[in-house]
Amino acid sequence: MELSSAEKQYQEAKEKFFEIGVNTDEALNRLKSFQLSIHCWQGDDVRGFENTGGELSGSGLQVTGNYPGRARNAGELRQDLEKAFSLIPGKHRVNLHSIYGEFNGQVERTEYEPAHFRGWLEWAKAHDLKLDFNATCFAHPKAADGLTLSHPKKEIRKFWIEHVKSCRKIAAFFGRELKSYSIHNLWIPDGLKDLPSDRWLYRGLLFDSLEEIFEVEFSQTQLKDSLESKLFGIGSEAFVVGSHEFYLSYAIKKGKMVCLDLGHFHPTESVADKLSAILQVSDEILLHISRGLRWDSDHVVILNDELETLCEEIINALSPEKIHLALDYFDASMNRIGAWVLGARAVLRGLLRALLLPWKQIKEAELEGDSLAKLTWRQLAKDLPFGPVWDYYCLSMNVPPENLWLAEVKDYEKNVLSQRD
Ligand code: RNT
Ligand code: ZN
Repeated sequence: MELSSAEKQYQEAKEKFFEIGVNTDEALNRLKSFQLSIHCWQGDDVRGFENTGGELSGSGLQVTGNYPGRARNAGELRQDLEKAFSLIPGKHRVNLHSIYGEFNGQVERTEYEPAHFRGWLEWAKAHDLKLDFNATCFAHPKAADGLTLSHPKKEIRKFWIEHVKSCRKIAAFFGRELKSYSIHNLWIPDGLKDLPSDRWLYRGLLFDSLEEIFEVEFSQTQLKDSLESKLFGIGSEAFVVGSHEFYLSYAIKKGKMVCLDLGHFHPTESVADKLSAILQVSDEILLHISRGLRWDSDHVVILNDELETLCEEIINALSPEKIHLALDYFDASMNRIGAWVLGARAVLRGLLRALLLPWKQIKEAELEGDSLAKLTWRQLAKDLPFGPVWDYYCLSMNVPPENLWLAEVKDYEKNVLSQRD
């Protein structure tokens, strides 16, 4: 589609929205301000580049599928990310796990250092991208029994404490070098498969480990810490040490932020509902935008009701910039670049939809106690031409409109990915 014909359709759509008091130009301007942190680990099924044969099993994470063409090294992963970014409108961030360093041989996780991430840093600089970071407390023999920072054995805890400390240093290095904070998110698999006999023990140990980790302070302009809870995982069905209450209280007391993963709560619990609750007290929140499906928390994100509601809460926040948006899912059963693009575009589409709702009428109706009008305005808005607004945005940001990106992913699969096996 040409920009000129898209522009014409956009003008028509703009008038339709204008009739109900919605300014599409303003909405698109606001949409530009949202940044997503794109998770590197969808590109290779959470394998990383340690080459130690470390298994995901025992970590509570499971990746299923065997789609051809996964990235096998940092060069391929960066090339794939570049392709994905060329299909996602806007300027975004990259979220790295520590196992994606370029190690040149085997390096113990306690020995990870900024030098192993020079390649990523230079690439980020060249593409004007910011980097976020994650310690990797899984897929390692010392995490094989599903316990790390809360392990009853001191030497195991020590190992993981040292690993996380080294990762926070790397994140701060990114923050300094790229002149933008880097968020270091900590998720650990710790938990028990069956009836815990001493919850106090593990939570006490995790608390002590965190205290040791956070002894080292960094400026918030370089590093922001977040802590990610989970309700249960595979192999930790009965008990998760780092539960929501654990991290929320810890974060509030210590001035850290919590990371809310959409797949880490009870299926009927709404993460959207939590934002306005937590942000009354906490300064910032990290979101792992994912899609839970029955027991699995990591399906590729699509624009469903849950995401729509989340986006509404984000755009209505008093300070939306305090809500950091990251993607988190891994699906090895489809084209991995497509999985990134589909999820990232779903979030941006969700934000745009939310920005285009007739909030004035909806909110007034609510304050007047007119429930019928409140619901009707929402329904009516569904008939307005969203597609032309979105496509115009994509084209004006130099990425393909909605009906064309899939073909580009298929081309890339044919020309690049299929050569990898
Ligand atoms: C696991 C957490 C965590 C991971 C990544 C790979 O349940 O969601 O965020 O997905 O660290
Ligand atoms: Zn997550």
